[in-house]
Amino acid sequence: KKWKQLSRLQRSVILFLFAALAVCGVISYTSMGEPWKSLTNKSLDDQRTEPEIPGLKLANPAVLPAPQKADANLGNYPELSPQKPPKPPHVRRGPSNLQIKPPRGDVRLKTRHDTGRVIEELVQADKEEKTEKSVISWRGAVIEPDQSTESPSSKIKEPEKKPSSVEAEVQKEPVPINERQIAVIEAFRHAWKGYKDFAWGHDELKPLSKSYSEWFGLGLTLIDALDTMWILGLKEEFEEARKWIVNDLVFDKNVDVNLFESTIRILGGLLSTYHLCGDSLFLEKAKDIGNRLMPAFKTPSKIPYSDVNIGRGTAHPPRWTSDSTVAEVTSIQLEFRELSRLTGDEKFQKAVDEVMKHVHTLSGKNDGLVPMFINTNSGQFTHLGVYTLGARADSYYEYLLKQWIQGGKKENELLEDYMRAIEGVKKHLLQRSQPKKLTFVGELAHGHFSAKMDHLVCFLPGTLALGAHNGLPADHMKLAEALIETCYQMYAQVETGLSPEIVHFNLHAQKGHKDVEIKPADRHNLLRPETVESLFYMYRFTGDKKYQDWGWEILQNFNKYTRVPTGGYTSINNVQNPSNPEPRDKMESFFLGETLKYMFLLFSDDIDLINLDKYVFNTEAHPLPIWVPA
Ligand code: DMJ
Repeated sequence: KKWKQLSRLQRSVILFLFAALAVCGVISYTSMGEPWKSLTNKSLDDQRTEPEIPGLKLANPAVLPAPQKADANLGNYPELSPQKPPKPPHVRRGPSNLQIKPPRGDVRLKTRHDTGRVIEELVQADKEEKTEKSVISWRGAVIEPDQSTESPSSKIKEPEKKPSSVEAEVQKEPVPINERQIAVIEAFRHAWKGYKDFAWGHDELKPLSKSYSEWFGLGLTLIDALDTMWILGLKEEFEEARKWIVNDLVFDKNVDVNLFESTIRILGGLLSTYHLCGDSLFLEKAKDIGNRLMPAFKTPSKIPYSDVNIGRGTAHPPRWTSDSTVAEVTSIQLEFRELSRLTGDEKFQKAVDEVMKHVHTLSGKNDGLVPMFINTNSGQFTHLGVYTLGARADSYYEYLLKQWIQGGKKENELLEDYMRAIEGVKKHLLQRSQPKKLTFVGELAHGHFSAKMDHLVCFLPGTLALGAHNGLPADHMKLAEALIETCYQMYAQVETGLSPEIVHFNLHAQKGHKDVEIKPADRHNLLRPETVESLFYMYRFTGDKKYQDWGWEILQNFNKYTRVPTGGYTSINNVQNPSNPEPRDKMESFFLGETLKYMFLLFSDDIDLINLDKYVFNTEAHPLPIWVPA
């Protein structure tokens, strides 16, 4: 009745208002719906990418962003994690980390109580950063642009992907280094002096005869040590080494190199150095050696040959067999995958991923444990029935976990193989010694257990701890704790306090016998890193100072029995004879590449000094960035 009493104009106005209200309502409903929609989709995606390993529940929440959807397209390389820590209010450009720096606490306090000023300072710092783009930062110091190299012959004009942490590692507020770290620096300098004086540009120092040995003729020690110098803050030494690379490192040589060794030491060393310092010289060299190693994959089975002639572009197996070593063909993946990501060229990753996929499907495993050899023609395992976590198999297990971490924890087959293998270790290889009941990893040969353990196996506690840190079951950490104690005892129960290459554990208590027995052929020490490596992981993840103390003892014993007064350290023949450990006259490149680097990191309380949520170490201790979804 009332509606009819209204004039036409009044009715039109009311109708118009209703229509307008309805339109507004529809618009606001759709815009409010979007976030809900994306939230719902996100959680579905997350669920889809959960690892589907039966019985596996990730113990800890993931430390990294949710993994990407599995992407079959190899060309889609994930971006790096944003590795820049919050920038401190003042960008410190100046002395290296050898100087005493204010504690990090200052920065945190400021952020909490003085936010306004901090924002202003951040803006200012950002401006400064932009004006400084033309310099290469050197952990607190600066290398002028003209010092950086861009070889005219370089095919890589600009790296397709930026290095991860160039500025990040530099601009954070450094934690002051402590006395033990200074002792490591001193040890490094002493080792470097020997190398520089008697072996410069050659593969390895022979410190007693004051000469050198050649393996590939590629300055192996120098390249292996590059990122250690960077991490230790040894600017002068780094610069000298860099100059040698600019002027003297040539890969176009008629020389046979071992695919695995040159990948982990040379390719790995160059890639990690590139990431730490951002100098494209290192990426260019990495690409060069990477390309020259590719002929190794031209085999009937695509399982690579052990040796490549990097000048001629030919590859071959060892003279006496067409087999390759399982650890060797499955421990080159981190490096080749990263090379693909950096260059955008998928061929590197494709070649090594194919190896992993193939090994994943192979029969001949024993509850995830792999034999030591694989045939390059048939692609099948050979010499079946022998299982070890030591030589020839060791880093297969290490790289299963580390590739999974590198790729953002989404490649489930890798995790599956790793989890199975650890179950296999528990089932077949774990035993306890007498009298101290040390948990150790023995070997299995055709159903017979041997209480033999290589020092090489001491990588395992660190790897287990890394897995537990990344959400794998807590009992992996328990096992890591037990095993690192054993590895320490392999040093502590020996007369020089240095571990032999191989020990045999006593399974039965005998009067006057320790847990560890050493055979005459096994009593050498090559300055290997594995125990110190695991001590580093254990300290990072637990904060238990005993791990630092154990590492400190080991460093002192290296100094006591392996240090050569005229420069360098030497491997020794007899860890059981403190009055004559019988120096062997050789300093392995991994002493500088790995052992001293892990020592330095072990003694550090700075979790950002190679943050384990951002980097994954290759098996030669060269840190490579962890990829996260773009
Ligand atoms: C290094 O070259 C690597 O750590 C490799 O995985 C095993 N052998 C040496 C160190 O012992």
